[in-house]
Amino acid sequence: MATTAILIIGAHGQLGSVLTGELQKIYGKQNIIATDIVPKTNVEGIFEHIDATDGKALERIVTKYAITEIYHLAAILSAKGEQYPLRTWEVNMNMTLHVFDVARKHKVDKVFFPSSIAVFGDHAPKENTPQWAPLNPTTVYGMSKAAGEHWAQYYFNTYGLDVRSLRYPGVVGYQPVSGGGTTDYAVEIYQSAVRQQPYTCFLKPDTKLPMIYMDDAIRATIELMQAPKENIKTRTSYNLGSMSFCPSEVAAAIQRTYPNFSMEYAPDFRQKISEKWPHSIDDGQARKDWGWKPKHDLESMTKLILAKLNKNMS
Ligand code: AKB
Repeated sequence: MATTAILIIGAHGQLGSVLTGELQKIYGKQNIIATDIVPKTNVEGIFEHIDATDGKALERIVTKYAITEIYHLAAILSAKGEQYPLRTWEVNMNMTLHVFDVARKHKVDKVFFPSSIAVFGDHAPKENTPQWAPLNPTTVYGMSKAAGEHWAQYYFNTYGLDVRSLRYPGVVGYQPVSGGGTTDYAVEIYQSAVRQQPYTCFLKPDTKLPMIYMDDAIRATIELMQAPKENIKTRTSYNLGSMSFCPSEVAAAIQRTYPNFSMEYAPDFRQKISEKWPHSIDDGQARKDWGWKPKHDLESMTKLILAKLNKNMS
């Protein structure tokens, strides 16, 4: 059987750090090549320090390790991207196109490209946003994801490159966020709660957004990548649904464990971004094609995150 050699780009990010560990468990540490623009911190196993906007550096790694699969997780996110719009477009698009083209050139078997609910905007229904709702992104991050989805489909149709993609909702876990996302409040709030500190939320109390627990997001990614090729019918990106909540609901869920937890609201520019995004997602296509089914809701996620953060603190 041919050896699997997996390249992870963005291994220090919120998703990348967890995915690296999970893929190491499945395929063995010797078969996972973790990379990031931030030099090695505590990644166990093989690590290469690269800037994925440098196509030549990327190609060197793909050749050096005879890479068979790439998970391209690096990107500048929605909120940070609005502070540096042109740079965000350049960085996000450069990386994505380098990844697709190096993968094509070196006949990489499979590529994972993360998209986002940020691809949707004004003309998509807010409730149960359908798989094929129009894409009218309002952030540069969303624009780069929508363009990336179309490039993914182009590389599949034109070159047969097996690119697979998910439109992630906000990913929530106990792991810290590296910053720059509009959904980051849902991670920071738990960290404040276990430190017994009040939290000031940058979104309004009733801002409902689609979210997913980290374990479900990682499982979805691996299940999509392991699904038989003929089951993958959507070559732009799959809607991925799980739960939806607003800041006041997550505060109430935390208060069931920490009755004294308090939250204030100081909405900033991120409010405007969030108001263009779906409230909930129709992921029927992912369920039908490769059997997607989330396991967690707000209550179960809250219990798990608070328990884990508490344990880490003590
Ligand atoms: C962000 O908030 O920018 C990301 C996303 C929803 O893609 N978490």
